[in-house]
Amino acid sequence: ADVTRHIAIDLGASSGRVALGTLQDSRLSVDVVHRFPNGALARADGLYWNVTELWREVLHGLRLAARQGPVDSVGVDSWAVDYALLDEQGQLLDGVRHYRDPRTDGVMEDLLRTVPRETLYEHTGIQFLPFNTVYQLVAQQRRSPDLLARTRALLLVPDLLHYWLSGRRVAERTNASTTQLYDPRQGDWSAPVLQACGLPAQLLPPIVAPGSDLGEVCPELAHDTGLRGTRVIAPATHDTASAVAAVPASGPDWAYVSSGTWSLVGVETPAPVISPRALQHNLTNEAGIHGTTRLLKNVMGLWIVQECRRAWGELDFAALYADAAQVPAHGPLIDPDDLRFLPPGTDMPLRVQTFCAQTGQSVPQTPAQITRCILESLACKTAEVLEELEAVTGRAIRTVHVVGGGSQIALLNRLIADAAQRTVVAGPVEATLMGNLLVQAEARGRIPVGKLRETVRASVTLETFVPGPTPTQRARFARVRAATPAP
Ligand code: ADP
Ligand code: LRH
Repeated sequence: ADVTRHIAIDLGASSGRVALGTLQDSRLSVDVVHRFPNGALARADGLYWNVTELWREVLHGLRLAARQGPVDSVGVDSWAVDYALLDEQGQLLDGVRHYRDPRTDGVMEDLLRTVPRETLYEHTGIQFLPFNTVYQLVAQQRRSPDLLARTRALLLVPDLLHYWLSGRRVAERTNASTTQLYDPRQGDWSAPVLQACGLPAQLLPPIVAPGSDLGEVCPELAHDTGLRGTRVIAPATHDTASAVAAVPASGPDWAYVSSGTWSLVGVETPAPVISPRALQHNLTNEAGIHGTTRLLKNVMGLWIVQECRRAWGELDFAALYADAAQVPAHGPLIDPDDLRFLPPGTDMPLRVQTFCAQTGQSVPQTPAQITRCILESLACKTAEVLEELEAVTGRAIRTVHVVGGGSQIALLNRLIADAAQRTVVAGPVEATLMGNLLVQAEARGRIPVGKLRETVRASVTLETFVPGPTPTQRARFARVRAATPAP
């Protein structure tokens, strides 16, 4: 039978991987050939990503994958919003800043004094988050205007890696849509937003669709890695877009949670939903594949556990979650989206405890208790967002598909099913890799157009969690949020 191989490079905020995908008989098998840690690199002047190190790891993974035989295509996805600035020669100006870098503190609030919130939302449909590319650029412009003046091109992280692989500079649509500089109804960069924010438009490369062919891996790299004749295909370069493309759903009444560093809770819609109600709930309209919209909300996610774990000395995740499952239910809750939880810091356990104390709840003490508190809170928040999505779209949600690293946490899946009173279907863990690979395969004519989810369903086993009796936590969560003092 016909067998084709594709490589996906998926850079998440907490880890990166290079995977070889093999398509045979309409099934996709995924072999993660290289996995490496990722995280913020702190310097006196702020928080960066170590893109040189990431590139070294990627090349190592490519060499391992290429050993297994000819590879048809390769594509990159990563977390959203962050970017590199290139000079005339294509060299990096400054490092690639981490979206949690504090230089954006107060910038969004400040900009919204001159550019009305409604106007920004009308043109972009994007959730107001302090680290959106637009605020990062405004912060950069204010601190070092000379830098943007010297810039010839701005590339988001996956676009940068595609440039290094192929020599082509483009902006793939799904990730471009996260910048809050993109107009989803026009399908292009928003000239009015760029102008209102005082940002130069000529730095932004042309937008291309997911599935675009960027040419062959350049000769030097083909020689180095063994990827001779391999095409570089831009997948859905926003990791969340790749994950959503691989949600193993069928039928109309489902939502997804892409569960990793962030929890992205949303639905797929045929067109952007830019309404006063969507704005009121601060929902985002990001671009999906095949012209779809990902109507979703960023929920703080497992980041809070990750930072606590860093403070506790890198306990084993599986053991930590197993211990948390033993902690009695209905304990204290936090509002995971409270902005005090956004910055990195080994005081994260203390931040959780302080929140509980300030809201008159019992204070969790052990790692297991703190983890339980975070997971119960994430489940309540997920349920709340599902209700908002139903209100905004007028569509009922019956099934919740949880994908990504967090879908391995049985306790969290059960808590979501209980809090939302909906069936949870968990898996695949590597949905992002699968979505990345299948967009490439579709573009290369290796699977029929529009058969991505079918292929995923044929390739994975899933686990179902049915909701238990109505819990009390969901109602308590609303009261805790109402009682939260300003940080
Ligand atoms: P990202 O792409 O944002 O870096 P992932 O999708 O890789 O995130 O998910 C990472 C999360 O998966 C971790 O924060 C952790 O909570 C969870 N996780 C990782 N390994 C395990 C495991 N063995 N058991 C349960 N959960 C795990
Ligand atoms: C998840 C993610 C999310 C973005 C955030 C910056 O990895 O891409 O969709 O909002 O990172």
